[in-house]
Order: sequence, then C-alpha cells, then structure tokens
Amino acid sequence: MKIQSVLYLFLLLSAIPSAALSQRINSTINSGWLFHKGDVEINYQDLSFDDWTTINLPHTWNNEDAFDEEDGFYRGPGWYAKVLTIPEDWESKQVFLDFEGANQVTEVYLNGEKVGKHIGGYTAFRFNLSSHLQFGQSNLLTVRVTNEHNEDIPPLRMDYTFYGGIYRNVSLIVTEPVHFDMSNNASDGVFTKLGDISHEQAKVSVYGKLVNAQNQNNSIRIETSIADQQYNVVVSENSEINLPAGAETEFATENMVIQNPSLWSPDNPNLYNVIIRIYSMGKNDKMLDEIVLPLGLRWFEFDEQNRFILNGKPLKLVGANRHQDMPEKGSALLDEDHRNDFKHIKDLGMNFVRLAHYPQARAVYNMCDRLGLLVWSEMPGTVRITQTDAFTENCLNMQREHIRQTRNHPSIVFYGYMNEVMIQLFSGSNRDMSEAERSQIAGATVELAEKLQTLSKKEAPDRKTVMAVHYTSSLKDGYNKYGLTEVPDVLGWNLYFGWYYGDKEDLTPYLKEQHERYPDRPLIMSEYGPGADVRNHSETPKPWDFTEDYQVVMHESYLEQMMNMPWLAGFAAWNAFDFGSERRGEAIPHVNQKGLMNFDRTEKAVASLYRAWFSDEPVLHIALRNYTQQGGIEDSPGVGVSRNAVKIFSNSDTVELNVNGVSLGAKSVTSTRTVVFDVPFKDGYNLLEAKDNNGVKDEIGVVFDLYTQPLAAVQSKAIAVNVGAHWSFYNPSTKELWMADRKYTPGLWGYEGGEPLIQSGGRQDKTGLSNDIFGTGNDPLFQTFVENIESYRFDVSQGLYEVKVCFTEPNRRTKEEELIYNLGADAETEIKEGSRVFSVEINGIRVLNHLNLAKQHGPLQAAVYRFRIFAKDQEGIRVKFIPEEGAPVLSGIRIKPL
Ligand code: GCB
Repeated sequence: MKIQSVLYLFLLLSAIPSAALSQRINSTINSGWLFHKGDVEINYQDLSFDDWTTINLPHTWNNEDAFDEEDGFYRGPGWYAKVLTIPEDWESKQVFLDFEGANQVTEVYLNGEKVGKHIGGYTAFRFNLSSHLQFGQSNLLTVRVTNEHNEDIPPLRMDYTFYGGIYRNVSLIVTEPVHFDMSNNASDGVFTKLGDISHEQAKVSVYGKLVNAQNQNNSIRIETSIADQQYNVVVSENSEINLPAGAETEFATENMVIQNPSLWSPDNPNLYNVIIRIYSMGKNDKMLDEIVLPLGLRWFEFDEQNRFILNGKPLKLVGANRHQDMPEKGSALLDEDHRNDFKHIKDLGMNFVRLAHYPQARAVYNMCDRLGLLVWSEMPGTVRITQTDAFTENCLNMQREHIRQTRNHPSIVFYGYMNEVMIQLFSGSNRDMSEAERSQIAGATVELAEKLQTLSKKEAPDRKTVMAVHYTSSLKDGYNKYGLTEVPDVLGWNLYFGWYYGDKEDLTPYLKEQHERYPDRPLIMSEYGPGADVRNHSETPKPWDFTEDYQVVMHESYLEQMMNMPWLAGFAAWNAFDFGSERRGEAIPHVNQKGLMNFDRTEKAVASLYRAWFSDEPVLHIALRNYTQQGGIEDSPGVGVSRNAVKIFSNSDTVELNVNGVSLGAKSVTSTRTVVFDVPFKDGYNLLEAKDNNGVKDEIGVVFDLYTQPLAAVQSKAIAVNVGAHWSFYNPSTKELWMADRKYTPGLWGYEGGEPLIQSGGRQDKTGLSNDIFGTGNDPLFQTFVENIESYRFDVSQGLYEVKVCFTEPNRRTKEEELIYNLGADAETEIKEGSRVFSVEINGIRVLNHLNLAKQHGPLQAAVYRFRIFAKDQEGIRVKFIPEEGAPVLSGIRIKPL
C-alpha cells in the first residue's frame, strides 16, 4: 500500500476529536492498523505497505498457530503501523500514547524517530508524543513488538500460551499543559488512600502529582470530591497550589471524612467516586484536568484463627483463577469479553478471583470493583528465576507498574509474586542436582522474593502479599526448607491430590499438617482441580480420564474438605475457564481443560455444583446437560432398561425425580449439595423431571440407545466403542456416541486378548496417551487403545454391515521439551519403541495386509478404515488382528447395519 492510500485509510479510520479542549480527551485508536509478521525495513522516504494486512486491535498473531498440529507457535517480532493525523490546535496540548498491554517487548517510533521501549507483556505503558508530533499533519506511528523468548523477562516456561502482539487497547490521551501526572508507570497519577474505616465513619486521602509543562508559573485550584454511586457529592475540598514553570508538584488532600459510609463488600459492592479536578485561577476559572477514581470503603485482615475478615466479619474466599484467552481470539479479547467472564464467575456464587498468572486488562479490575469480587492480582510467574541483574530489574519494574496501575481498585486485596518458582529445581535433569547448587539457586530465589516483598509493601502497604507454592513428591518440603514460604504475608497452595499425585482425600491431612506446623500463616488454596472434557463420560470415573464425572467427584470432595477447614482463608479453583497452553496434548490438544467452563465459555457440569454451594438463588440442576445422548446394555436379559447414576445439584433439602412420568421418590440432598438417583433408562427418549421441596424444577431429555441381551435378532442400531477406555466419547459433530469398552461376552460385543494401555509410574495411572493425535479433532477416541488385541467381536444377527476401525501408532520419539507442569510425571511409562506390523481379517476375509501404522500413517496419526461385510447367520462379526511384528493395537471400532 502506498502512502496515498495510507492517508486515505487515516481519513476513514482515525477520527480523532479536534474540538477546543477544556479537559483531557481519552480516545481508543484501535481501528485501522496495518500489521506485518516478522521484521521489516521501513523506508520513510518511500513508504510502501504492500505485504502488510489491515487489522484492528486488540490483535495477536498466535490465535491460530498456538492450536494447530505443528509444534510450537511463532515467537518473534511483528510490526504495526498507523497514521495519526494530529489537529493543529494540539500543539498547545500534551499528547500521550497509552498501551494497555503488548506482549512482550515493544518499541514505538513516530515518523521514524524512536519514542520509547517497554519490557513486559502484561502491564500498561505510555509515552509522551508531544515533542515528536507534526501538528496539523499526518504522522506515521510504527510499533515493533516481539514475543521472542527472553531469559531476562518473566514469564518463563509457564503452562499457558504467550500470545504475541498488541493484544489490548491503545489510546491517545490529550491533556492541557497543566495536568495530572501521566508518566507515573501508566498509572492514574493520582491515588486514593483509605484511612480508618468503620461502619460509622471513613477517612480517605487523595494524593498525586501535577505537571506544569508550560514555561510559566501557574496557580491552580484543586477540587477533590467524593460522590456516591449516583454522583451526588458527599464531601468536597478545595485547595490552591502554585505550580512552578516546567515542574512537577506533589499535592494531597488528607483525611476527607464520610459519615455512615455504605461499605464495599461482595454482597454490596457499593462504589463511591473520587472526582479530582483542577482549575486555572483568574478571570475565567477554566477546568484544566479531571480524574475520576473508584472508591470502595472496606477494611480487611486475618484474625488469630487465620480467617479472612472483611469489614469485621469472617468471609471464606470462594473463587476461581482466570486466564485471558478464548478460541479464535487468543489473548486479543474485547473489554466485553473480559466483563462477561467476571459476570460468569460471580454468577456461580463466587466472591474471589485469582488473576493467574499476570496483571490483566483494566476492564477486569473495573468489573471486579463493580461486581464485588475480591482480587488476588499477581505479576507474571516463572518456573525458575534467572540470576541476572536484568531479570531482577524486570521483575521489580513489572511489580511496580502492576501495583501502581491497579492499586486504586478496592477489589484488590492481595498482590502476588512468584508461582511455583521452585518447580524447575526439582524436575527433569535437575532432579539430580547437587544440594550445594540447589541451595544456591533457592537462596537467590529467596533473595528476589524478599526484594519483591519489600517493593510490594512499599507500593501497597494496605494490601497483603501472597505467593503460590506447590507440592510434588520430588519437591518434598522444599519451599519451607529454603525459607521461601516465610517471605509473603499469605501463602497460596496449589494442590492437585487426586490428579497429579495421591488421592483426593490426601488434601486434608497435608494441609492440616502445614497449618499445624505454621499456625500463624494465613493459607489459601490457590489452585486445585482436574482436567475435563464434556465429550467424555464414565460410570466409573478415574483421574486422567478427562470425564466430566471425575471433575465433579474431585471438586465435590475438595469443596467439602476445604469448607471444613476453618483455618483455611479461602480457595480458588483451577481454573474458571479452559485456556490455551500450546504444549499440552490432552483430550483437546493445546488446551488446559481444568476449567469449570469450556474454552468457549459454555458450562461443564461442575459449574452448577459451585452454584449449588454458593449461589443465593435456588439451584436445581440435573448434571446431564452435556450428556443427553447415551447408550448401554440392558441390566439383565429382558428388563428393557439400563440403570445409570444421575447426579443432581441442589441447595434445597429434598429432591424428587420423575423419569418418564414415574416418580423415583424424594431424596435428601447430601452435605455436598448433591443427590444421586439410579435412573432406569429405556430405549429412545427419556424425560427426567426434578423438583425440590421449594417447588423449583429442572428437566432434561436424554436419548438412550439401549442394546438388549443378547443383541436383537434384527440389529438396527450402530454399535460404536471407544476401545481401551472406561469412558464413552461423544462426537458432537456426527452426533455419535462411542461407548466405553468391555471384554467380550457371548451375545454382546467386546475385545478378546490384550489389555487397554494404562500408563503408570510416578504419576497417577493414566489410560491411554497424553498426546495430540494428528488428523483428527476426536483425540480421546484415538488416545486410548487395546494393545496386543486378538479380536473384536459383535454377536450381531445376519445382515450387511459397515465396519469402521480406528487406529493410531502410539510410539513417538519423546518430545524435546516435555511439559513441565505435568507435576506427577516423574517417571512416565515408556511406550515400547519399534515398528508394529499386523494384518486384519473380518470373518475370515483379509481386509488389511501387513498394516504398518508408523510407516503408512506416521506416529500419532489418526488412521481410519471402513469395510463392508455381510455377516451370515450365527456368524456375527469377528475382526481379527494377526500380529507379524510387535503388538497390534485398536483405538475404536464401529459397526453399522447398512
Ligand atoms: C499449576 C500451575 C498452573 C498450571 C496448573 C496445571 O500448578 O500453577 O499454571 O496450569 O498447575 O494445570 O497443571
């Protein structure tokens, strides 16, 4: 694109208001940017944007490649360009360019001249453009952003995708020459400070800096008002101040008093507004600048039992963690996306969020203030520290920026630094590290923690600091041993008993022991929870099967345990939403599926378990929303039903369930807010109607494919099996249910010979693989298999059938960089190397000859074959796997009458 068209673009896209100003303009300039992936030479004499594309902010270049089947995602530079036509009358103003966030190193140029550079992907930054601008003319803004790996910049190797780009809003802020400080770490430049707060009275001070960019002295009046939610002024004070030419001058309005304040809390998130205005003095008393800050009057502390106390009353913190990405958008979310997420979290009845693992968008903090969500906000974490001055400096700068940019938000109660920072000290090749080396690194980590602690307390003395640590069998008690846990005010535990290690019931003894050893330490469960895929369901859920059912079981157990620990201040589930983690290869590759909600924000069953526990609204929820197509074998010959457990979440006393118009009676709701009914499903449509003792109702229809014992004389239904898995897999795009596998019994179906692959070792037993299976989105179907299988049999009646077989070659070379966050993966079972050759026969007909999956399809590749077969009377269908080299494998099988 040539410069002329760039100018034209400007006319279309950059309508910057140019009316005479009496106060600041704050305008996003998100629309109409040009983008170039990779480095580029810009010739300012002869501009050409031929291979650039037009985009709008927010923007990331990794929204697609972080989810594709190729390893890794682009980590390098990208360039952005935009023409700004600046009105002539702005020459007498101050013009600032404000970035809410760009990941992770940003250099800004105006008309080819460097304006500034910012390091860090999760905090805002701002540059004063005034001395670089050509007024009344077009100016070319170019920005180089890179998300290249840099050992000196946190985060380092975390379990989430480091999307690159200008992924948050960019704005121009135009002020008078006399204005509130704009160069204090992209903060408001003015801060509120809460004094004594009680139900009777609140004291608030406001302080900040004023800048006089003129070369003449100025006298101004400062008006500081506190107004209620409707902007009625409650208290106001005026003062006068002289501003020397070209200087910055501090100001403060101390101890403004509000009588009988309406306090801020999750139940009553009442916000006052602090309005600070400055006026010129003289004949025309003109307003020069204005800032409006949120004000929530509240106080908090921990009592001697380590309970969290808000406004004098104990409050158990109940919440979830939150990452900032979504399908297709990556991290480039709109403010509306952010807001919706927090409404959703609040709707579950929660009062607390942990913004893991980095400072989030401004809209997030605003929303938490408004909704009444208490916030733990933290700086980017790393799996280890880098022992360089640059790394230390970057950490300290990030935390300073983070706190200054957010500390006016009443919702924030905790400032965090460091998440599982010792993880790499005890993993991979470091397991064999000498003790001397390990204590040196641990010592340096403690030293950095102390620096961050001092800085955080200096920047926000009225907040508590917090750090999240973790447990693995190899780490043992490392964080305590090296003294790291002594540094923050509050300790967060990320504990995954029942997932990465141990049993879910191990949680209480472990945490209780910690509490008893360190009785003065306030504790929060900062992470817990298993992965779950709403396509997977099981009657016998287990860790690592990614069923919705195991997720419910584990959260049920954790909730009950944590609610019975009076000394535990609170907890935050990992995670509110599924999120992108490029290196993961689970049921949905590249996605960490521990969300209570899916990546697309639809709900998993467990979300309503939280509602039943914590919502003030009546909750009655049949937990089958994602499992309305089921299948199974009748319980015994001729009974015509298959009984399956159905869970209902409720916050009432009793629940009655009707199935197909027949009552199964009323049952008492348990202490985990659940009721379980043994539901007799008949073939076809089943209507389940639940009613609680308050008359609240819920209903759901389930279509059930019932298979008789023995199979019917005329087989009209397909039979599809998720071979090697104890769970069923539902493919929503074909509306097909691949049922849990079984061993062959006469009259029905199942495998003969061989065993489902179960990986055991240092971690929990895991059925099947944890790998991305290429060429399919139905990974759970291909990830499990029966190894050494001899045959698969269906005792179906005579007829014409299609037989579909699904394979994958499980051997793969170990990836160079295994995901470090598989905490229990101390010793992964090795899947035997070597080639695998076998033939397949159906009813004696050889349909696949010398199948070599590795050679013909490649490892971890989905391979599917379909065959037509006529099954003669009494013969059924028998698919035989004839080994030639190595062990035959089968991942899925379906027979379908034609
Ligand atoms: C953790 C980490 C978090 C991971 C999580 C997991 O302990 O703090 O970043 O995403 O575990 O899912 O493994």
